Amino acid sequence: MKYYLTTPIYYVNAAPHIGHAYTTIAADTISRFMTMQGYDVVLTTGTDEHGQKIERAAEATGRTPQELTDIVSEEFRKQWEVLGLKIDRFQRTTSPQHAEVVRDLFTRCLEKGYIYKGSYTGQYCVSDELYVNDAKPGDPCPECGRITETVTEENYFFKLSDFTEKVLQFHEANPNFLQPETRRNEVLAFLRQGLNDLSISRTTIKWGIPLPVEGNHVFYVWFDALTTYKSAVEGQQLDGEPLWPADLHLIGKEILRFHAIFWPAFLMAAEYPLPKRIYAHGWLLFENEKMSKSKGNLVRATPIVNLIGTDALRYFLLREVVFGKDGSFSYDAVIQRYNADLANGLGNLASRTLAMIKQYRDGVIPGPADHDIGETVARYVEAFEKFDFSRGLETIWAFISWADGYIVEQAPWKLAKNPDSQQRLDETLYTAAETLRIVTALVYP
Ligand code: ME8
Ligand code: MG
Repeated sequence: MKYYLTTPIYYVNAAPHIGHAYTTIAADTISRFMTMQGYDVVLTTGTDEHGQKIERAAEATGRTPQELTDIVSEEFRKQWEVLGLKIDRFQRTTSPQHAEVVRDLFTRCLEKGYIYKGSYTGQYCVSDELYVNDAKPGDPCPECGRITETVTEENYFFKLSDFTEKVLQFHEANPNFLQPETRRNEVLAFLRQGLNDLSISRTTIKWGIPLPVEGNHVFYVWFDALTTYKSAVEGQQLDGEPLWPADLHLIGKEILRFHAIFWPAFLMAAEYPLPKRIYAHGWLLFENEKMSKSKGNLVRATPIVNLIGTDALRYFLLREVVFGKDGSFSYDAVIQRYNADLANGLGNLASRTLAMIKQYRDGVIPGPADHDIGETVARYVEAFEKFDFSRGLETIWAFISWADGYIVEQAPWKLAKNPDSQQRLDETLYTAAETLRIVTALVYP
């Protein structure tokens, strides 16, 4: 069975930071976990390279948009390599193949009568690439607080208002489509206020995919960006099944409405299948604020990896923050987890177990075992299936603590001295070694 999951495609206005790494690492974790569960997994990520935000970032750095996007897209690709993530497709929105799929989606929506020409005057947030319909000139963006800009242009509109009921009904009929629950409630509340039609083209910017119509229209960047999820696997099959629809879109909570409302509406209009699930995780905060490129309060992954390695960084991110909620990043907490959980917890169990097996049994693991780990494994699988990574890891580390206590209680160093206790010593050493083997398998994702 195929399992196709995606991360957001990241803006190339600045280099990757640990917030991007957080989502992409979580996606790679799910990919490994689902692979262990027997699925054939495809993981897509990529870069979001068009739009006003990128056009301006390029201007500010004195490069052409194409130059900027080539450079920064490559930085993202390299970042995933440095982190040891298995990316199956890296999709760039500037690829001609992607543009074709975007135009196809537009044409389908047009043919089904969901697109019309009109003109838009209203407020726009460039940082979020978001139309803020109910704002007045000078008002801040409700999402990020930046001052909105007034846009007046002729556009193509998508009849989003036709989809209020359809998208609402879809969410109501599919309670697991959007998780966690708090995010779902947010979207339902938003839908109940009703949707306005959405401008999906721009004429005042040049850096975008041209519409297949007369004039200088380029696609609104979110119409282009969301379609990446489909274009990355367009026409492709795995195990005799088409890869689209995606089994999971993993995103951060600030881009919820684009994914849980716009995207399903576009797909419904074009009569394409909808993704099966959206999971919106929380934010990594730095000194209680969302880390962001534009605020500059950034932590980069590479220096941390150079110091403690990729596995330790993965462990930290998934254990420290409850997935789905916001959580703070601090260097102190990284060091704390590294020392307490990895060096002392897992590291110590491994080194003492291997040392004893070497000392008492010439390095050959004896048997049989003293414990039944079925319940630990079941609890871990249950947690990981729900993307409750921190609880899954707690379960594993509780098992490590159990093994530590068990070793102290059995006192192999005493058993070794007593000829009548040799079988007990075998069982103790085997149990410790078996614990390590199982822990190693469970922490692989
Ligand atoms: O929104 N904490 O791109 P983007 C947790 N191009 N996750 C974070 C984070 C933080 N502090 N900062 C970033 C875009 N992320 C669009 C997406 S998708 C069709 C288009 C992660 O570069 C998180 O996954 O602003 C968030 O949703 C994403 O990076 C936003 O990246
Ligand atoms: Mg952002």
